Amino acid sequence: MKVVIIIPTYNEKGNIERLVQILEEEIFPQIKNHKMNILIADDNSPDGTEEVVRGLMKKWDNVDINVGEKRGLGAAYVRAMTYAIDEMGADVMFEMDADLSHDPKKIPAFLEKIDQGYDFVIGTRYSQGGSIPSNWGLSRKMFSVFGNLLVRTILLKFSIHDWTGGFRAIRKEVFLKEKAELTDFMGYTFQVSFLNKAVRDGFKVAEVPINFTDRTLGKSKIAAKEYIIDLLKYVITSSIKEKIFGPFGKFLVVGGIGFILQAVILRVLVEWFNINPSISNLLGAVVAIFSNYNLNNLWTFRTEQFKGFGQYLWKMLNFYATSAIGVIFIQTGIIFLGDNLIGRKYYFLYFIFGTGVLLIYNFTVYRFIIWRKKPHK
Ligand SMILES: Nc1nc2c(ncn2[C@@H]2O[C@H](COP(=O)(O)OP(=O)(O)OP(=O)(O)O)[C@@H](O)[C@H]2O)c(=O)[nH]1
Ligand SMILES: [Mg+2]
Repeated sequence: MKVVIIIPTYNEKGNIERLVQILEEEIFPQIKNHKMNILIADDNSPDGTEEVVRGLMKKWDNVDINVGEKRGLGAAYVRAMTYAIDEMGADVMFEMDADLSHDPKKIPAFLEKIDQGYDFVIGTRYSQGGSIPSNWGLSRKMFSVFGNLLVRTILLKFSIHDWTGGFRAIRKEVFLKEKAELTDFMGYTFQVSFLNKAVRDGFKVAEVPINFTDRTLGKSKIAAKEYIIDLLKYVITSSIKEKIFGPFGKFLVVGGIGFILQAVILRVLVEWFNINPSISNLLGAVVAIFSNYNLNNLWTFRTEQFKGFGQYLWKMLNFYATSAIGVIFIQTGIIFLGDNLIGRKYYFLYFIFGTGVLLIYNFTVYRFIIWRKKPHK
């Protein structure tokens, strides 16, 4: 595969030559099964980074540069990834800082994960032996650790440990799929949103532990305050959107329709046809579950819709069975326990609580068993 290491630079004259040299002389010779290239994404750095890179391009013909206006790190990456795919024929792209904070020796470990079939490989400083610099001051450490913890908590995605890092290997398919949604993001927010969208779309993510070291030359470009606000805005709104307008919100709407159906059928059968309330309720439940199943299939979990009538029927059977288990053991069970352990006085509270737990159970079963996400490709 053709691999392009993309290195964004803004005033990195003092670092870029050293990094390119290490990559060319120490790292690339070890990698036999991929074609390795370097692309510097420079934003007209006033310190003359571009001239240094032009010199490096004379020495190594697998080095290229893409220059543009300075519009933040995210914009530089979107521009350079587009260039890497269109002009260089990249299959896989790396994100890597210019300031030697990212250890080039880790590149083979990222490629190993790509070879295993992963789509998006991230360097992690917060798990499996990864680390942040021990000489960072307490506030910088706290900022880094809590920033990531906050992102994981708000997005409710705990299996990924490092959301903000910028050492990554990404297949071109991921970028092409998400590109349209990635404009207008700045520094850390670009990193978080890119990864979040890849996870949402079912791309396979792997982590490689890295030991982040402090830059020794040049100045930091991260404007902490701006990025924190930008980042928080992004994670909070995307999380709310995902929870309300995503599958969970639709699942609640579908369940609400089912509940109304059941209630109407119950009343009509009892009041107009004088049928026994228990039987009427069961009949209502059968219709409500049928409606829930079909609406969830057509709308909530549309992307995982069933193909073929056989699978449709088999999954419907599963759906009826798991729904029954939920109502009998979870909802009714909680009412039964409350009634016997605490007393009848609060029976309606047990019902409300039981229904809340039931919702979580149902959604989990639907999402992870019945309409389980298919792996990408
Ligand atoms: N092209 C481009 N590169 C940028 C921009 N902002 C930052 N970079 C580059 O992105 C990489 C990461 O930026 P850094 O300033 O090192 O951010 P950081 O690693 O979080 O902060 P430090 O630990 O202080 O270095 C470096 O290679 C920068 O030169 C930008 O607006 N445009
Ligand atoms: Mg840095």
